Amino acid sequence: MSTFIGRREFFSGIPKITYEGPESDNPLSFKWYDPARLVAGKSMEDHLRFSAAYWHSFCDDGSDPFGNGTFIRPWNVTDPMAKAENKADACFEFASKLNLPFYCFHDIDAVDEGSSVRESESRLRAVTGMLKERQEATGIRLLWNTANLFSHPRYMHGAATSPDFSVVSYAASQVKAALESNVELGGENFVFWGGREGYTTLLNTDTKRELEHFARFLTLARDYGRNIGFTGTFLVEPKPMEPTKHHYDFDASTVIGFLRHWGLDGDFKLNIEANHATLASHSFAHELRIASDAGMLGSIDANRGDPQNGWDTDQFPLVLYDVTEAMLVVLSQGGLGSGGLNFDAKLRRSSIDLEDLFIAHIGGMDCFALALITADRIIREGVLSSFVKKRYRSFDDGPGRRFEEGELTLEDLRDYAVENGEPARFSGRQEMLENYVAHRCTAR
Ligand code: XLS
Ligand code: NI
Ligand code: NI
Repeated sequence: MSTFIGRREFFSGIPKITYEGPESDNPLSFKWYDPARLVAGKSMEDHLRFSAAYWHSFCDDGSDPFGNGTFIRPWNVTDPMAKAENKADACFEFASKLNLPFYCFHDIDAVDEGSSVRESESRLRAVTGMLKERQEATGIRLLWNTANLFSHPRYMHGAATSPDFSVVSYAASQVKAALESNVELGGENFVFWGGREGYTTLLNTDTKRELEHFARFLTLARDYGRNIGFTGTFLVEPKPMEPTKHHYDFDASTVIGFLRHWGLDGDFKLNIEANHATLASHSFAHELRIASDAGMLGSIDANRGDPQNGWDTDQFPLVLYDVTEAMLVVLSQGGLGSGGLNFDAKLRRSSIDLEDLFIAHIGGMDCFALALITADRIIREGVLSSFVKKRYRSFDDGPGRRFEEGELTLEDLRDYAVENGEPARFSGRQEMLENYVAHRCTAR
């Protein structure tokens, strides 16, 4: 991939980032991410499918609920179309310098919303053309796009689950336009993150009706997408709360049950975000495992929460042990297919230099690359898999197997218990297994 410079160069002081290996002290180099390196028969680039997130890297101004923006970004100009073109140039220069093969965006990240449905539609069409030109010039592809159905005040009571039909239809107009943009750009997935799909109090909410509307809305989107030629995967991104008190897409199990109930599981998979998992009191690996077990792990929003803070801090991933556990799930299911690793992560508001954006991504990419190498070694050594296999061996033959095959009744189980007496006890060996994984995270 050659370095792309658009109409304007925004990161002129920063060269293309290359692999220099673990001994390098250069903060602007990869220590582990070596795109062409083969791991388990596939290049790192094809395993990891890294993606830049437009909203954090090119739209965020560093503001928080207590303070104004701190970032001054050279692409921010007043005219909305000029700003959109600047951001497109910034995104593609950034991704090509970092060797990120994908990007993701919300409709209103790419270009400010217009003052009517028609104006928003025509702006998105125009910016889609700009993005397409840049995709063709660089080979960088669209991992997914989505409609932002949570920022505008009209969505304060919900979008697809708003109690007001005029809001539901406004949301539909955004999804329709975003799907058209996706098809034009050859997007591999389309995401729904229901930031306002939930409630702040049960006292004013008809939860049953809202969930029915939610399913109807996703079904209409699915049907329209398929009709206009979207062949990729629809993804729902679970999150338990924030901004609402309760999100309907609480966690992987909840979303899987919902999609199956409404017959959407053939077209939809899950986009699992590390920090959303921890907000739901799960580990990142737990959410991945539950989605993978259901055959519905589609893609990943790579980030990290703060263990002391309860909110979605969206920090860049750096904790090797946790990311290795995550990559164990990904490798065990044979990869992410059309999904990827999208850096839904942001700089701290005091990290105001453009260089900080590069350094943050380098850290996350190196962490996932090293986790991939580590997880591959763990899988090849087979210590965990043979331990787990052995742990369930009582189901491999005899009555345990007949139980699994549905041949035994509850009375049969009772008779077995009588005959067998008190079960022998055995150790789960958790510390031994944890030590083994920790050791693999340090041993090269
Ligand atoms: C917010 C979500 C959001 C989605 C896309 O917490 O992570 O960024 O990924 O709407
Ligand atoms: Ni996300
Ligand atoms: Ni998030």
